[in-house]
Amino acid sequence: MLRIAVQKSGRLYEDSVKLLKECGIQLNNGYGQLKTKAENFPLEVFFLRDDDIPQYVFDGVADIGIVGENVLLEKAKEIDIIFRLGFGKCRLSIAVPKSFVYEDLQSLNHLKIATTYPNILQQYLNKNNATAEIHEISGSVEIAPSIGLAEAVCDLVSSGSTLFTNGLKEVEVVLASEAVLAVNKNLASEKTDLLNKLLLRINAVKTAKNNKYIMMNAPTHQLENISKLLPGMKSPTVVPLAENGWSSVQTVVNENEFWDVIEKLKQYEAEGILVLPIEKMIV
Ligand code: PRT
Ligand code: ZN
Repeated sequence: MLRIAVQKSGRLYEDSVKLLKECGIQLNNGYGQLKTKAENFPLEVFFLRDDDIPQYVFDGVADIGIVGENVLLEKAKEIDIIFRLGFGKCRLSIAVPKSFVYEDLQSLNHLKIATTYPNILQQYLNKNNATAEIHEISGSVEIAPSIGLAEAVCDLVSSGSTLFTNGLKEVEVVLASEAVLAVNKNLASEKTDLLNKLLLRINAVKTAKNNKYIMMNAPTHQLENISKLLPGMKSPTVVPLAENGWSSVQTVVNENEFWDVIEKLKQYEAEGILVLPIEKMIV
């Protein structure tokens, strides 16, 4: 049995549970439940506060965990990141009041930065030979400058609206973070086998999300151009149409290249282009 720790409630809860479900793992978890066993995979799920997950994985109480990289680095536990999951994206940034004249980190020398991330921030200051003073607090970081607790803050940012509404401007990105799958360093071999099975599924789900299946009709004299443009997983599937001189072409395109590819396909006289989502993709 593999044991996974996920956030009990909060920003990572839904995406974590959704990922397991997309991997075909059935959980019948009621909200607020502390642990559950999957019905169709040897997996036990522990629901915990995100701050506790690195310790549980380090101690081996859980074998793996889904947690923000920011939390993992702050707790500085000796555990490995095995997969970057692509959700829970945010950045840990330094921000100052809008009126503060900021040039670089040295502008904060001998001033106070309020944060709940003292370790990551200290490393960043050391790396940049900056001498700002860290003032550790446990929450509501964004109000620290307005109540005179500190001249600057270091906090997580996603849309930036919290900083904006508190009259702050972002001046340094200390860390770009996302949810990661973290793993205990001493997994028994039967657990490693289960983890590899889970990773195969996570990979299939994530790869599928980054790709689209496209189908189109194209004049046969353009097939060579189109095949060069669309390598697909091996090469595109080409099927002749009933109408002479035309073929149906089907392939997989990466999301990042998608619009460039579509523009070029139009230049190569492709018509009736259909785009379909892929549920799982095993390469
Ligand atoms: O109860 P528990 O301890 O488990 O949860 P928590 O309250 O400590 O964490 P939670 O659920 O808020 O966040 C869990 C993880 O989500 C974090 O560790 C990050 O990895 C990730 N994440 C992604 C964020 C954000 N985006 C985020 N925007 N975590 C927090 N925020 C907060 C930020 O602290 C600030 O208060 O949102 C505010 C800023 O948001 P914007 O959109 O206004 O910029
Ligand atoms: Zn927390």
